[in-house]
Amino acid sequence: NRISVVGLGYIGLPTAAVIASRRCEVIGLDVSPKVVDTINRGDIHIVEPDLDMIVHAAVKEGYLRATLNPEPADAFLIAVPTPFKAEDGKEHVPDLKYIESAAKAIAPVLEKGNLVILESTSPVGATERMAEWLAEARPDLVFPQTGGKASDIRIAHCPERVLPGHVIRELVSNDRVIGGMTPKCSDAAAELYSLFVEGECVKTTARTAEMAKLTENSFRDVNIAFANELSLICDRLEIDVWELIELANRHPRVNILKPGPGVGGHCIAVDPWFIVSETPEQARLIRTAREVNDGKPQWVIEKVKSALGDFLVKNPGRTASDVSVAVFGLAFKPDIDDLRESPSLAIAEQLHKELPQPLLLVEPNIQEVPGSLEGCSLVTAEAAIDKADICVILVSHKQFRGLDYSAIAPGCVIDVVASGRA
Ligand code: SAJ
Repeated sequence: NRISVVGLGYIGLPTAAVIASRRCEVIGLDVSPKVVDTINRGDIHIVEPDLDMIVHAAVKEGYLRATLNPEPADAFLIAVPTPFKAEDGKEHVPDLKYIESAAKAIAPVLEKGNLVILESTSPVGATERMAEWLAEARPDLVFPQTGGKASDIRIAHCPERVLPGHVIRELVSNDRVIGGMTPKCSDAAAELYSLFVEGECVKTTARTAEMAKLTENSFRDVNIAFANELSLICDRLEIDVWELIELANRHPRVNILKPGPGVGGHCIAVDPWFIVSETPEQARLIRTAREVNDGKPQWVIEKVKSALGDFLVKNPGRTASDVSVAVFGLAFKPDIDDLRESPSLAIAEQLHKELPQPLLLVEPNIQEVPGSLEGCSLVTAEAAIDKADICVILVSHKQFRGLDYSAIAPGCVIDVVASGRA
């Protein structure tokens, strides 16, 4: 069994490494020479616990190698990004260009009997679209969409569902949705996943599998939006939202998530739009949830500015240019170092633009000040509390529990995530 994993990013590389650790020959295909060289040295270019060891061992033992050039294989697993783009006056249209180029890259090396699996989170219909791109490039082969005839190539959508930070464990233990274009395609894909998945492989159609993945992340987005909306309501009504949620969650059928600075990461803030852009009339709740979550960073910025205003009123000798603001947490969620698509980073960037005094940054998971916050300084939590007039806590990193803010004036600690309670 020779398996080609196309796209060696946050999903492709761990998947390639886990399959290789089952002693299968895995060829990783990527467009970046730097990524290919790094992996072939046995190193990794992304941060994920335990991944380095597994890649290192797989490369050393000869089960995993990376390349820039497509090679024949029994199965192709496509794990490339699916961002959105603006088009025809619509802001959030799914962009399938990476799937298209992956399909066009592997088409020339496809052989009768091959299996092609799309793992990238995709709008409904993307797997069929991918199958068309493949068929256009290879008129000599029969694809599943060609009704009636037994197909030469099997095609399925099997969305990844792993949680960043727990990828290796979840890749193996999570159940998998296997969406074949035909039942035979599902059977072939399920057989491949049985190589390394210990969870159940549940078969369905490609379209249902696409929608299932979008539904999972939209469900979470809508639930986080509910918590975020409650935080705005409680702020208006002068009620502690954290106490409120704790009380409501004592009901046996209520389980409210946590409010925060907004929703970050590469999935939950993106995937719901794939539903909204296809069915805008029906997906009203899903769209509103996105808007509520996307609005939260601005709300936090207004809170900081109003605390700053109050501080200046109470301290007539001070001016805005000598008030020091400390931001606790830049990552997109607790206890990771990933700043991409982080609402906390966006808040810090906006504050940095608007406030005269450079920010004090507390982010125990990074070593360097991000380029967009040049001029700000990275300090310890204790140093920040010592120097700052206003503290804004945006992520409940474990290091932030139990910090003593008693040196900060009343009303000048804006704890968006109730870091003390976490
Ligand atoms: N967040 C809150 N309040 C909460 C929970 C999360 O504000 O109560 C925020 C986080 O701080 C973060 C964002 O939501 O900014 C997303 O974090 P997350 O931990 O909910 O999810 P991700 O983006 O790391 O991973 C999600 C997972 N999907 C679900 O849990 C339904 C993961 O299983 C998916 O594989 C992944 O998206 C993906 O790749 O699609």
